[in-house]
Amino acid sequence: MGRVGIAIATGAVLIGVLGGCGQGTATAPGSSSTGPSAAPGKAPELTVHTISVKVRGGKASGDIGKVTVPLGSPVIISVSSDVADEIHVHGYERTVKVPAASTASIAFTANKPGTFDVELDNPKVALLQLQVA
Ligand SMILES: [Cu+2]
Repeated sequence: MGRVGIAIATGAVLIGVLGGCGQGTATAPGSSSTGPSAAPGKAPELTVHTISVKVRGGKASGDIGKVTVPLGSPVIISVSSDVADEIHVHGYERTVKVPAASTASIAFTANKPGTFDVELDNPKVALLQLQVA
């Protein structure tokens, strides 16, 4: 019966490691929607805020620093990277993998007020702070 206990403990450790940095929530890559969802009929003036960051040699440029978007607005964070990495929007816990020498984007609605770090996780590169107010 000692065996079973060890197997369960190992599984728990693996799940913990998968969470990556900070608030360790397991990643759900399938949820990144492509493009803003067009709402036919009554569209209450939703301006899509597109944030573009470029990372080369571990350095971020573009829309870096503090970026403010209105609460409730749709946001697309687009990151171009020279190496394979994973984009992580803290607080909203959105992650998406970006392949080497390409661009990936995360689309979501900024429906949670606060300031959230957006970064690449491997290796850790701070991109910007998303301020939702
Ligand atoms: Cu992170």
